[in-house]
Amino acid sequence: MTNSVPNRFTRSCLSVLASLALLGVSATPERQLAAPRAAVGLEDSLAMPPVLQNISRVPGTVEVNLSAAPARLALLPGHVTDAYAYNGTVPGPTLEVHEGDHVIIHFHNSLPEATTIHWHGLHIPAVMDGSPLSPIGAGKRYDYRFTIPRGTAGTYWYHPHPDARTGYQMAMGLYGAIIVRDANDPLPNSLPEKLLVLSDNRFRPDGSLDIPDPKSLQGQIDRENGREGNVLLVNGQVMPVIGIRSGEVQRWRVINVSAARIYRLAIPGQTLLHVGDDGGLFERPREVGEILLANSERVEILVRGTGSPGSKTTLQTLPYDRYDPHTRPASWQDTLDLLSLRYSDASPMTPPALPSVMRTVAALDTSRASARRVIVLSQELINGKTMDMNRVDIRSRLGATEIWEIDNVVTMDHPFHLHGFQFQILDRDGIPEPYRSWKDVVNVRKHQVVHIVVRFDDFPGKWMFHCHILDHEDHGMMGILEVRPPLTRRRL
Ligand SMILES: [Cu+2]
Repeated sequence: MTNSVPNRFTRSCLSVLASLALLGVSATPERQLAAPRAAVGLEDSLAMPPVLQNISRVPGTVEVNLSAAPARLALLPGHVTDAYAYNGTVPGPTLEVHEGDHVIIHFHNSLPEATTIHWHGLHIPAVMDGSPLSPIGAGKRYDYRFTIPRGTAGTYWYHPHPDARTGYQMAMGLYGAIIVRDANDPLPNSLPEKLLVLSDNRFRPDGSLDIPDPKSLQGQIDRENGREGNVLLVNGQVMPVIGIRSGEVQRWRVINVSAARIYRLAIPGQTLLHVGDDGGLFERPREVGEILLANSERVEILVRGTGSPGSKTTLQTLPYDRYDPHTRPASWQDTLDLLSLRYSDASPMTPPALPSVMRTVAALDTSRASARRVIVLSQELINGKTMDMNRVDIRSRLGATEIWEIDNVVTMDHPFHLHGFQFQILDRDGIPEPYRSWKDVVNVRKHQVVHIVVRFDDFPGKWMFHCHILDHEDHGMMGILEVRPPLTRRRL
């Protein structure tokens, strides 16, 4: 297994970063307003993004201020990069809430262009979803208000979703994590918890962001593949270190905020306990050797310190071919390092007891499905059409359970995301999904057919469904679902 890094430029940065990491210095933004929380562990250089400060004193209410603004940040050491940032940091601050909380976000758009904030994966009213239908103009303010439903504890994230500009604004630095906590979390509180926001970005040698002219050759390749970066970042840092003690078990929440890169996560020589997906914990942990994490997906994993004191290993992303053969980059077969996991010299501790059952994930009742729909994914098109903000593509009723067949008819993967509603995957190419979980995105592989079941239990309105490769989404690979209130009987 090779330990290659993306390119020459990254290699030169890595040596600088490795030195900084040893000194405990991280590639944090220049204008960071809140200090990052130091992660647990003697040798940790991985910094957690700051947590949004709750300014409400009302129990059960989380009220925060959030701005999006241009910023000049040290995204790479030795360079200052013109970027966009939420509250001055990349990643933006983490929104931490509990199930049942009333959330108020006082948002100020200080960007020179319109934006929105989409609360990816949250089950909230359509008008609060931050879809392209609800832009917030340059200089404008908007209060997002919603309640976190019970039973939705998990890892989510937020990002801009303006019409045709999502890829640009996210490449500039706009994304942040959301953690929804359960007051009675089934996993032990004693597990050290880490948040890993995985991103990549492409920089020029002077440290500026490399976002090519769409008409250039690279621009056209990006439009096909989705823009991939030459630098891989975890919480904005290149190859940070997580310290672990032999025998310890850590809980990692991992989010893929990359525009197009799919991660195939593995730690050589050990297995992982996969305990949760987009919409929270499973019923039972799953022992796995690797995890595929497509764009916008999240996983929760338990990392067990099976190594010996003083040893080290690496979280890697293994080769994964999501590409059309004509535009597949030569580097696709490289194994890339994401972070270093270093064991302390302390003697092994007794591993904590872990529950064999975490919660109940009730199956949606497919026998009640009132509609079966076919969604055909081709390059930049859904059901042969490009996005039209004034068109409704699918009309459903509140309370309906539906089965959607998502049919990828082309030679590259498309991660399919539905706003507002968590669904369950029934099968992929006829093979039943081996475990049940709540999902809001599913990676539909080349020429694959996936069946999902979804129930529109609340929140009428217009909802987006789209490919989460941002270049595809921005070029119209999106449609609109309208969930309408139930028919009411006319009074006689
Ligand atoms: Cu796509």
